[in-house]
This record gives sequence, C-alpha cells and structure tokens, in this order.
Amino acid sequence: MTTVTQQTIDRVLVATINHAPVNALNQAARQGLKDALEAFENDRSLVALVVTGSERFFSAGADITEFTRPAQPPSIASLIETIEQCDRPVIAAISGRALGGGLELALGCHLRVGTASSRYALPESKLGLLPAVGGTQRLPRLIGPVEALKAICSGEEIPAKRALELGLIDQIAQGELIPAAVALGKSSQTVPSRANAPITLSAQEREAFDQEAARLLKRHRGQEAIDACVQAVRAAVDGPLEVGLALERELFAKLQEGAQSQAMRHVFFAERRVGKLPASTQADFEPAATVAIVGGGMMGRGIAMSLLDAGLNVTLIDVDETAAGKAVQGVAGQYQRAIDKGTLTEEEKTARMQRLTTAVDIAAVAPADVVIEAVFESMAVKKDIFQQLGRHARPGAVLASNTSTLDLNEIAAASGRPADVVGMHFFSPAHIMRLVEVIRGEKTSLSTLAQALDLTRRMKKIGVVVGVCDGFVGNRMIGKRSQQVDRLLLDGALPRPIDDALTRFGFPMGPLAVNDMAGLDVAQNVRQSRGQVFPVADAICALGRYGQKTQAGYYRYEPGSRKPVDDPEITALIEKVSEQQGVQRRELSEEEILDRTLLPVINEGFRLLEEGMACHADDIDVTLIHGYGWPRSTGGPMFYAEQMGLKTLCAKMEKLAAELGDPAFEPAHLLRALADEGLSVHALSRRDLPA
Ligand code: 3H9
Repeated sequence: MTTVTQQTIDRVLVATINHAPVNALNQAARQGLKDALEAFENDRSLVALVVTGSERFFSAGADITEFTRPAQPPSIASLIETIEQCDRPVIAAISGRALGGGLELALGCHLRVGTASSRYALPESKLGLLPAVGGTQRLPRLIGPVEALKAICSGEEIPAKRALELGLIDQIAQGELIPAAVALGKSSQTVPSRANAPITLSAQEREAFDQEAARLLKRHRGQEAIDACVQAVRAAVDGPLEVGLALERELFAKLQEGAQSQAMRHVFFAERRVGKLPASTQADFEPAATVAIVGGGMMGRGIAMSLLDAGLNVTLIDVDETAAGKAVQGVAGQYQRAIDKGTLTEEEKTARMQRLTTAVDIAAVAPADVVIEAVFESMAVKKDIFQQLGRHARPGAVLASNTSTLDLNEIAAASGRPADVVGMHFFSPAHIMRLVEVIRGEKTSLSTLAQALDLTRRMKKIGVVVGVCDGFVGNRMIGKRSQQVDRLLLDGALPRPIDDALTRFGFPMGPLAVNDMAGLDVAQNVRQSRGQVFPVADAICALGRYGQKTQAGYYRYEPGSRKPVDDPEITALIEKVSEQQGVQRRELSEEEILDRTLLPVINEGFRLLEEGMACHADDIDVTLIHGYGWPRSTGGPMFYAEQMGLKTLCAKMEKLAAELGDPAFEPAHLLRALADEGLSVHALSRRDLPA
C-alpha cells in the first residue's frame, strides 16, 4: 500500500496516511501528502481536501529516526505553507493521536475535526526539542498562550472534549469521522485561520503568562528545551507569525545538535529496545488471564492495581480476613482518589474492583496463571511461601518473587520447580513506577521469562532483564553512591551541598533527603547484615535519628512537614565523627562531589556488563532513570559516560583512585578496554540473557 492513499468522496479528496505503526511523517509520508496537495490543486472540480490517518494515529509526528540524517524534502513546514495557500478548505480529520509534527500539520489545516476519543499533544520537549513546524506559534494563537505553554512544556495529551473547549479543534464528529470531515469541507469557506492571527493580551493576561513562564522555567531549571519552548511561545505573544516561525526553526536546530536532546532521544529508543527477547527465542506461553498475589501490603496492592488496570483478574491473598479486607480497601481508596482527580470514572473503578477477589488460604493460587509473591523481605519467609507455591500452583504457572535483594536461586530451589520461578522486582509505589527488574535465575525457563516480560508490558511497565547478584542492577549501582556519600561527609562536605550538587545535576531529590524519606534504619539494617560500616550514617542512627519518621535524620523536620531543614546538631556531629576518624576536613568543590558520587556508580555499570548481569548499556540507562531518578536529560549513566568520553572517564577515575586510595575508582576492565580501543559501550551487541 502507498504511504498516502487518495480517494474522492462526493467531490472531496481524502488523503489517508498509512505508515504503520504510528504514522510517523517520514520522507515517503511527506511526499505522499505533497502529491495529494498537488492533485487537489490541479483538480478544480474538488471542493475540499481532507487529511486523515489511521484509527489509532492521525500521526505521531516527525520520524525521529531521520533526525540523525540530513533532512530530505519535502518538509512538514513546506506542506503547511502549501495548505495555507489553498483557495479551498483543507480539513484535518483526526482519529487516535495527533502528536508533535502530526498535530502541527493539523494546526496548519484550515479546520480540525476529531473523534470523541482523539488526543492531542506536542511532546517534543520530552525529546529535548521544541515543536518546530509552527506548534509554538499556532497553538498559542488557537488556545491562548498560557494553556499552550503548559501543553508544550509538559508534552501531556489533551483529550478531545478539552481540545474542543480550548478551541484546538473545531468539531467532534458525531457519527463516523470521514463523512463528518467531508461534510465540514463541503460547507466551509477558506477563511484566514485563527491559528495565524495576532495575539492581543490584556495587562492581566500578560502577567498570567509571565508568571506561568517563570514557574515552568524554575520547575525545569537546566532543561534547554523548556527554555526554548518559553522563548518561542513568548515570540508568538510578542510578534508576527513569520518572526516566531523563524525563531522556532533556529532554536530547534540548536537543540537537535545539543547533548540534552541527543540523550533524551537515546532514552526514547532505549526504553523501547529493553525487555524484548531476541526474535530467534522460541518461548511458548499463553498470555496470563489470572494472577494471584501473595501479600496485600503496599507493594501487593500497587501490583494488584497495575494488573487490574491491564484488564487481568487478580486474587489477593493475605494471612486473615482483616488483612485481606484492608488490602481491598486500600486499592478502592486509591481508585477513589483517581476518580476525585478526574483520571478514572466510577464505571472503570467498578469494573476493576469486580475483577479483584481475596483469599486467606495460599491454596487459592491454584487457578492462577502467574503468582506474584510480595511479602516481607526475609529469605526464611519467602522460602516457606515458595515451598507452598510449588505444591499448590497449577503445573506450568509462573511463580514470581518481588525480592529486591535476596538470592533468587535459593528461593527458586525451595519451590521444587525452579524453571517456573522468576524475579519481578517492582519499585514503590508499584502502581506508578514503571520499572520492573525481571530477574532470571540460573534455572528460569525461557517461557517463564517471556511470560514475566509480557505481563510487565501489559501493565505498561518497562521490564529489564537482569541476572542474580547482590542488589541486582539498580540497587547494586546506587549502593556505590551511598558509600561515597558517607565518605564525602567525613572528608568535609555537609548534607546540603551534596544534595544540592545532585539536584543541580538533575536528580529530583538529593541522596540524603532520599535517605531521610526512606528511613535511615532501613539502610542500617542492610549494612549490618553485610557487615558494612558507614561512620557518619551509623553515628546519626545511634542518636535515634531515623529520618522523616523521627523528624530528624540528616536534616530536621518541623512537625507535619517533609521539608528538610539544615541542622547545626548534624554539622557538629559530622565534624566530631571526622575528628574521631582522624580525617582532616577540607572544602570540597561541587565538581568533586559529583565525580565522587557519580563515577563509581557508572563504573559498577561496566562491571555488571562485564559479568553478564545486564545485557546491554541501554538496560542500565533505563533502570537508573526509571528506578532511581537519574536525569533523563543526561541519557542515563552509560550514555553520560559516552558523552563525557570513556578515556576522560578513565583518567578521572584513576586520578581519584590514586588520591583517595579507594578501589571503587579503579576502572572496570571493560571500561578500560573500551577506552583503550576507542569503542562505544552502547555499540556492543546485546548479550545473551543473564542466567
Ligand atoms: C516532531 O514531531 C518534531 C516536529 O515538531 C518538527 C520536525 C521538523 N518516529 O512507543 P511504541 C516507533 S518530534 C519514529 O512502542 P505505543 C517506536 O520506536 C516527534 N518512530 O508504541 C516503536 O518502534 P519499534 C514528536 C516512532 O503505542 C513503534 O513506533 N512525537 C515514532 O506504546 C511503536 O511505538 C513524539 O515524540 C516517531 N515519532 O506508543 C511521539 N513514534 O516497534 C513519540 C514511535 O521498532 N512516540 N515510533 O520499537 C510516542 O510517544 C509513542 O511511541 C506513541 C506510541 C504514543 C506514538
């Protein structure tokens, strides 16, 4: 089938984009649209042109894979120019999503009609870019600059009803889309588009715009794309369309070349590459319909919600009726909050709750296709449960453990059927966090692994396959940062400068504020079980300061507040511990803080690849971004390492290893080898799955 088909209905030419899977506007699609526009221009018997797409996608926008190659004509901008010169109406008929350059093409049409379920977004800022074919100019003219700025900087989708209220679309089709668009085309004249009219604001509206711009710049400090979006929308407010369009083009070109956008585009594709079994893998499994969850605590409830949202039947099993009832109430409460926020309907809640049952006997796992254990992190408890699961679960059912630290092979052995056992390490809150480390034990079968990955995908989560090792990928890597943070405190830093350095780098929270939130006793228990000593952290815990829950940790907290306040008591304590340890405190620069907290984490990533615990650098990038707040705009730890240059990274680490005498800075063999050879870690082919 050609990429854009043409059909005449009742003297209206209908051009349909057919470029599966998402109707990205690649060169062939753009050429097809150009041909349709020419056919329309040349046939004076036609009264209108309708541009449309598939049921799911009007268009997902420009083809991102083309961004690394020289641009090929025709451009989307030239198509829009041609549309604007048409003396008969061009109508965008939108079903599914109109995103990025796809929406901009629709904004360039004279009128827009959408289905009731159509959705609209300019998500370019999520790729470190700005809409570059008129989106920053036409959207503010159509829906007002404040709403446009919010939409452009968030990239969030606007549903059809809201799009109609805002004036983004002109009509929601009452019956079928194409007949509605044809009728609209036949009854319309080409009038100058509202999307090109000048913007006039009252003093009050101007102030509201300035305030919104300032809020967004503060919230997304350091994100070049957001700066550019604000500048471009301001140009739409302040001046003529042509000037704004020229600025938009200039800003896009700069961003496209920049490190942040390259990193964010890398993450976009990495997220889609991970968690896929090689095409050659023969893994037989029936997609699960029923899942049993053992343990109705916070984690169990979050997992249950993700499964219910995905349309599965769920049985929640807990020790007694009271615990099971509490779990169901917890799930219902979360759904009610979603209804209150307007993100869920009453009917959707009812349908989900009807698929949720409870049980107090573990034998209730019998009909389940998959069982997920989500109980307390104790080897004895988990082994006992897997022993019972081995007896009660039906043959062939997948048995998944939500362990975050324990040896999956030992848990699997207890079941007596280790081929059926896999780890599914969810992150809290499980109904929101998208990452799942899918842990392959030494005996996990391929079909078990494939079932776990399929379930993860159906829950709209990102599954990353990892091998069995202490902390798996994420916790093992981030654990290296914790060690260094304690050492930095000992050497002269204080909590605030460490947290500030990492938030300025792009983490949503600093590590010490995170520790206070998680509870310092939790980390202390893990350290004690491993025989690790962290002098500063241990001294803080010894005072009963366990973080937010005791209103004191690395910071202090006012009653009822989660805002960390610097505490002179902690400064004095840290200085005392340094003295006791015989450490001469000194001033530490932000650069040193960053190098000492980030480089050992990255180094551990190379070690994980070397050991085959992770299959590819993409997997590590995605894990740290989705599980630990590593800033997306740097592309993840391994991509950040590549952008720094592996040689530079090695040299920095060797210098720190010599200065600090700390083996954590000894470059991993793989890192050194790649640096010596001048090779890229992302270019290494995906390894076989860890086993
Ligand atoms: C833009 O428009 C700039 C303009 O302002 C100016 C230009 C000059 N291009 O996510 P999925 C692939 S920037 C190329 O698994 P879903 C994707 O890689 C663009 N490929 O499906 C995957 O490939 P594979 C602005 C794309 O249903 C396959 O399609 N637009 C593109 O869960 C399926 O994708 C955006 O930022 C693309 N634009 O979600 C939208 N989009 O099968 C980005 C997708 O080989 N895309 N692919 O793994 C998305 O947000 C989601 O992919 C979408 C579908 C919601 C569309």
